[in-house]
Parts: sequence; C-alpha cells; structure tokens
Amino acid sequence: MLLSLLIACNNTTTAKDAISLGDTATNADSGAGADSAELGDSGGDTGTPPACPVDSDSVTFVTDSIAVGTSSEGFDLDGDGVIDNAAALAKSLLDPQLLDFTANQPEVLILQLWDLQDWCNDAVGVGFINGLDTDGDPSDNHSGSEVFDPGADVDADGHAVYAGAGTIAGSVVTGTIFHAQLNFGFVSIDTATPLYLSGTVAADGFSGIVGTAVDAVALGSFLESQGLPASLATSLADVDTDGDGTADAVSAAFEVHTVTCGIH
Ligand SMILES: [Ca+2]
Ligand SMILES: [Ca+2]
Ligand SMILES: [Ca+2]
Repeated sequence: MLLSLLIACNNTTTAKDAISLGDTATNADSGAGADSAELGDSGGDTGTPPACPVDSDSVTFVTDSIAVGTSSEGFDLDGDGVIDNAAALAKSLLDPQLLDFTANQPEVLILQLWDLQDWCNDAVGVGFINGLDTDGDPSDNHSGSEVFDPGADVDADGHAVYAGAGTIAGSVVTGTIFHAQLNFGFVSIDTATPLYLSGTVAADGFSGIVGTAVDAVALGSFLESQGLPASLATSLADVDTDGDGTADAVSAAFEVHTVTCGIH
C-alpha cells in the first residue's frame, strides 16, 4: 500500500492523519505540532536522521503509479466533515485505464515543488505540469532521469502555471493547487475545486493522496472517449460547486507515487 510509505521522517504519521485534511488550515496546524515532537523520536529510534537540507529552485517528480483511492482516502471538498471520493465507487473500472495511461502514454503528470530549502520543514510552491515524453519510449519514463517537455504548463521562471502553496513538516507535505487542467492525451479536464495533495516527500519523490473534483459533464465526455458510459459521471456526481442545490461535479482521490524527473 502506498500509504505505508508515509513514514520517512515522521514514523507515527498515519494514513488517516495525512489524508483527512479537507480543512487544510486545521490540518497544517496539527501536523506541525505532531511533527516537531516526532522528529526527535525518529532520529533517536533509527540513528539515521532524515536528510532534510536541500536548496533547490525546483524539483520535479513524474507519476509512475496512480490508482483511484478507496472511499476512506481523499479530502473533504465541500466542508461537511466527510471525505469526498465518489470515484472510489468506480475504482475497479478506472484503475486499468490509469495503469495503461501511466505505462504506455506519452502524456505524463508531473508534480513540482519550488522555493525548497528543507525537505523536513518548509513552505513551498507546489504545482502540476502536464508533461510530454518526446523520445517515443515510455519504458524509460520512470527511470528517475527522464526529461519531459512541459509545454505551456510552466511560466517564465520554469514554475508550474497550475500552482498553489504547500507546507512540508517532518517530510509530510500538504498542498493546495488552486486550479489545474489534467491532460489525458486528447482530453483535458479542468478541476472544479482546488486540487489537494498530502503525502511524504523527499529527494526521491512524493507518495500520497491527490484529490479534487471534476465537472460531471466533462468527465462524462472523457469516459465516453475511453469506451465507458458517460452516464457514469452523472450518477457519481456528489459535489455542488455552484450552490444551486444540484451536484455537478465528481469528487476523486488518487493514490499517487512519483519518481524524480527533469523538464526542459
Ligand atoms: Ca465532504
Ligand atoms: Ca521516455
Ligand atoms: Ca450545482
């Protein structure tokens, strides 16, 4: 299970701690408090303090594994105190599509962090980049050294245009990306809520949960393009983004694992 990796610097952080952060402000507070206590324990227990220092304008990680999260994994997108992950109901249908996407397609999902000085305690910029594998060979995409074309998804500073703010505390990273467009080849889907992430991060990558909601109509078009029924999206809709009393977006959370990569 990916979440078993949520132990690098904070060896008592549980999956629930890491993913129940619909209220990001509250979660960031509690995470920071717990981490300051645990870091000393971690070092004493293992005798190997985490490698915290880093000084990098930006780091980029490519997704090498993505699967739909379970119904208990995700974020509270509508503020009612309950995790929202309607896509969990379609996990068995969607996971094979995601596996094929990750293994075989030239489009890649890249997580970027910047203004990064300390792997264990820092405020950072976070963003998502739809990258393109330009060598026609997907077999080296997860080698740790592949370089992808970020296209128009980075600004003049080389930072993701789909950006937000994040916090690293005890190597647990939480972040909010205010809006993103996710490119699955010939179909792009805009997020209908912010995109949240929570997991562990270190020099070799991020591992954790990424969650958001997408417009039900747009998702229906995407499903149709994949040979799946468009009506599935309507039936899964659970988030009312415009406040008219009718759910119009589908919440979705994913278990994401990444490895290092470059962009040019
Ligand atoms: Ca909720
Ligand atoms: Ca490649
Ligand atoms: Ca609505």
